[in-house]
Amino acid sequence: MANPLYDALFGQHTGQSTPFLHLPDGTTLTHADFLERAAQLANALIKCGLATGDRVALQIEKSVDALALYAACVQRGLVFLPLNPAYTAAEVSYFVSNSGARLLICDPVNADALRPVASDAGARIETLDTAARGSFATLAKELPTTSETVPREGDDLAAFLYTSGTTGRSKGAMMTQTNLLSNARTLTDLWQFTERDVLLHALPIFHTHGLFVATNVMLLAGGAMVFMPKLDVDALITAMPRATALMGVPTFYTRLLDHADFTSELTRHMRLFISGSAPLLAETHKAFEARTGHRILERYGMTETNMNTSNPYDGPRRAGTVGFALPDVELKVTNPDTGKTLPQGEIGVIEVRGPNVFKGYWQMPEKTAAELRPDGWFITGDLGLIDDLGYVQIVGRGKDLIISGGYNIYPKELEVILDDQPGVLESAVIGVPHGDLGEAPVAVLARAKGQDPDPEAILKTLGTQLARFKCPRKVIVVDELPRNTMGKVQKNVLRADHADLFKA
Ligand code: MLC
Ligand code: AMP
Repeated sequence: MANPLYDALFGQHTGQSTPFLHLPDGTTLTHADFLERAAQLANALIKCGLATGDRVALQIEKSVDALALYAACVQRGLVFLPLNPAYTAAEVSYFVSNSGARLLICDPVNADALRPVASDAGARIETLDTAARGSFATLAKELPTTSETVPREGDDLAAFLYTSGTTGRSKGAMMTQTNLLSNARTLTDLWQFTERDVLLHALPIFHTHGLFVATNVMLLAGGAMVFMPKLDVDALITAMPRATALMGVPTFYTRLLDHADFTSELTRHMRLFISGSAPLLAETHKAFEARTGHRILERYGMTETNMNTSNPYDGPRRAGTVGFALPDVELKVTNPDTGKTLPQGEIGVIEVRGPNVFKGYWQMPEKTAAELRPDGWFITGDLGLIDDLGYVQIVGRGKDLIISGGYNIYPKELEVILDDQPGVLESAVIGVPHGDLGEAPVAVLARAKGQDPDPEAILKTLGTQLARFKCPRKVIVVDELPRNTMGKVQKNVLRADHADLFKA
């Protein structure tokens, strides 16, 4: 029996000495090298006592081994659960215990903080760093470089990605083999990736964009990636001559445009620039075209669905739109109250259906039922319309969500902590336009009668509990929060009041 995801992404390259990863030290790892390392790590996973279907949580910096562990999990039928290295021990604790992970692999520097986390959750802990050192690397060292490929079916789980909720705790989005493979196939065809492509890969690999869009597409196509630890615009510019394509969040493009060495000459040979995960301003799209002659291809997706829409490869890529539904994805805009489909041009909630749509939230049937209709339509929570040319435009979010540099920040997660701080009566966290990050979180605190909250101390407390990228870039203390006649806090008023906060 087959393992469709492994066979298509990895198995097809077994023994091939074609280039796969161009690394920062100037070396190149072939597909065969990569698969041998992945198999060795797969054998180490089995040595840890893991069985088919077990979850493996991974919190390490971007590295070859981090990616090889993804391949290893797929090969052995384990569920891959990558975590942002920026998460605090408190955040990791939730993910490990909620997922029931049997193994947590972390960086050696975090081992002391995470040992109690793993122990409380009943998980084994192993360490691994970017230079392939740590207890897990030791375990893998002498193991064979081939491993058994465990048979899987399309509906079997391949990965969990946690996505925060507007209320309550994060939810584990269950991705099946079919979810990942169908989307990778569709995107590879649509964007015409082949073995001749070299992708500049500077995104993190613990989210849909860097892992399932960028990596899966390149694996399927058989191309190579310039594998960079993180976004460094100088390094991106240096590597561009050897590349054919770039995928990034809008901040990649604004930072490139801010760089004097980013010229039309540098990009002349490039085949494709793709943007997603957050709105690309029409002005960025236009400035990019004016500078380089390339029209950025914007697409739209989310954790629960992978990619839903894309501007055309051949055909007009329209600024301010996310293009058309992918060939195997259905999309409609509905009335949020009635669920009825709205006529073209009217704004409503975007719903999608297709093989890309996830299986549900791990052990949260009510939350799954609230967003995934029995007939397969997923309610995205994004507000949009289909314009007169059939392009989808995203005009806002029905969900209270801030997207900062492509990372999601759920205000509620901050507000519950802020509300408990000394001198704070209540709080509202809003997203404010930010030139570099698109939006940045700002906390507005209403002081308790006669008291003066201390923003510095409050930010310090937040930093011990939440990843730093979620922490407000500014804290504003006010006497009271604006409310409507129903008593609801008017975040739109706060957003308007503070819209210019980060304007120069
Ligand atoms: C880093 N920081 C951020 C941040 N990234 N703050 C707010 N928003 C962000 N996105 C903070 C750090 O905590 C740190 O704070 C300081 O900024 C410097 O950190 P850095 O690592 O040097 O940051 P930088 O290199 O500038 O990173 C910015 C970035 C990066 C935009 C390049 O965030 C990034 O690669 N984002 C991509 C996210 C992504 O892949 N999203 C896809 C989700 S999938 P301090 O206080 O310590 O100094 C998805 C579905 C879909 O949405 O459709 O694709
Ligand atoms: P995540 O939960 O991290 O997967 O974030 C998904 C969300 O990012 C979507 O629901 C959208 O709100 C947003 N998003 C992704 N791509 C785009 C885009 N091209 N334009 C606007 N918003 C986007």
